[in-house]
Amino acid sequence: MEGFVPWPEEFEKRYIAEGYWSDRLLGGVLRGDPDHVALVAGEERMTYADLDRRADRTAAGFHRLGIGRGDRVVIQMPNTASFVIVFLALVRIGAAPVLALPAHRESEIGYLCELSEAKAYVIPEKGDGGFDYRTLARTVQVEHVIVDGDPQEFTPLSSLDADDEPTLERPAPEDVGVFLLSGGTTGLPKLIPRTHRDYVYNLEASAELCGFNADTVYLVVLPAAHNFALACPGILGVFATGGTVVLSPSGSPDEAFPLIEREKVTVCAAVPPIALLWLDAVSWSDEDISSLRLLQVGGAKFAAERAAQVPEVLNCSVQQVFGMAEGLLNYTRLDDPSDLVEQTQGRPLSPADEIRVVDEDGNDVAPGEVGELLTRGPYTLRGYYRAPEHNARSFTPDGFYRTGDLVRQLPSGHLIVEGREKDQINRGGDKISAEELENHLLAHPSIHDAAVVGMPDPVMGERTCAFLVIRPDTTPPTLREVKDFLRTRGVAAYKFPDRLETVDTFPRTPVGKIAKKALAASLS
Ligand code: J2J
Repeated sequence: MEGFVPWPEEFEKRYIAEGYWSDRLLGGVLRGDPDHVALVAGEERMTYADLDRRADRTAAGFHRLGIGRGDRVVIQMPNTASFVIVFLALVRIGAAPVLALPAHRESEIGYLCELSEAKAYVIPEKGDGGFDYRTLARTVQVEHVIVDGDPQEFTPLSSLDADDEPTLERPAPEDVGVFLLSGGTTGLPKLIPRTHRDYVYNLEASAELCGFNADTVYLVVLPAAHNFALACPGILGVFATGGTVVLSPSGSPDEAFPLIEREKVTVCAAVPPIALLWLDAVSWSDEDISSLRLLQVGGAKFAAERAAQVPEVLNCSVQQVFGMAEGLLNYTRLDDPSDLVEQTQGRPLSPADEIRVVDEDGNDVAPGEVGELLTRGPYTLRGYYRAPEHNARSFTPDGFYRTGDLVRQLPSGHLIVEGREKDQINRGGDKISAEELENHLLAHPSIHDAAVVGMPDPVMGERTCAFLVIRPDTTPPTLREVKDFLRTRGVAAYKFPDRLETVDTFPRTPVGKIAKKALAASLS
């Protein structure tokens, strides 16, 4: 596929020879007993046989529309059975889903459709707060808009799931199976191509590490489109090991706890703000959540003191996960001593993951010192999709991905995340590219210059503060006005600043860059 950077041949040979890569495809992950419940969504319960059939029929429906191997389809769906069916249908015919988040709006979706040259865009009719996705779809240039619900002028998803036809087209293991979204550090979002074989390895190795089996009942509270909930081990890891996936619309205890009680959920993946809510909610909720065995926490740093509370308060094990959609996953192990589980963000999943911790000149730091984490391995990308200039900066010449995370490694191999070098805000696990937000702010008529930084927050980890230099003879916009402005530009709401500060000029570094550290320090 043009725009995809493959692994060099020597690595390909090695990963196959050493058994990391197989010929198994993403479309073949449904490996449970045909009569076992695979998916629970609201009142709907589907066995492995049901889900397999629905996925096949929907695959045939996409194929009838002329969508097939090598095509891209942007999907923007909440945590519904339709997400799972559409995902499986597309990977079966070798059309790669581009996984947008439900919060994305015209700005992000328009760009994703354009960059991926998507043949179709799949949406629900309505979303949170009654948001009408069909309105968004009218702004997008794609051949087919497919709607789960009332389609208006578009194609109903139900019309795809019509006949039993064999799916003729199948992808190859080395094909791109799915595109994940990068958290982003630049003006425009980046797409992460994940091949069938690297993502299958990702989800199978994760499921093994986490001890998933047919008795696993996994609750999805993060967006299903997020790498963590999808494949670490996530929905796909459950399917590959024959367990049951339960979809929750959100991580709110009001929605999640009754599902845990009703379905006897055993495992869940959460970001720290959700884990904190749960720790708190136990004292006032009536639900019986004693079936829970394991809470995975990742996406942002989970404080050691909080991790230590999980077994006491929720009466289950905790696992820290330091992952990235680009690939590398670090997990604390289920049998790690409690100090490592509480104080570290885990160690790499695979024996074939290569890790370097380097200083500003790219030299390895002394063992135990803090530096930037570089990595390559059998499930870490070698380049973003169609982004040669950015790739030249994001990868070393020998193919290590520069994570932008500052870490220190213990003799056991476990990593502790100490900070970040990349220009990104991590707002409770939601990633915001400072440059992307600054570019939107600069389009405002009163804003002369903008610099976005993270500010510490006890629940979210960080919130977003935008420092603004206002144009002479204009009135500084209020936070409310800035949010309305960003909304009209079609920016996802999680990227909106939480606070504005106006300044006359920005402090500068010796090389003339905005001194963001000084700006952030001025907030405390
Ligand atoms: C500190 N920072 C963390 C952690 C991610 C599992 C879990 C998370 C993600 C994810 C994921 C962190 N402590 N425990 O895809 O499969 C920050 C780092 C990292 C970035 C990646 C998964 N866990 N982070 O969060 O692509 O800065 O993936 O580089 O959204 O989140 O973000 P993302």
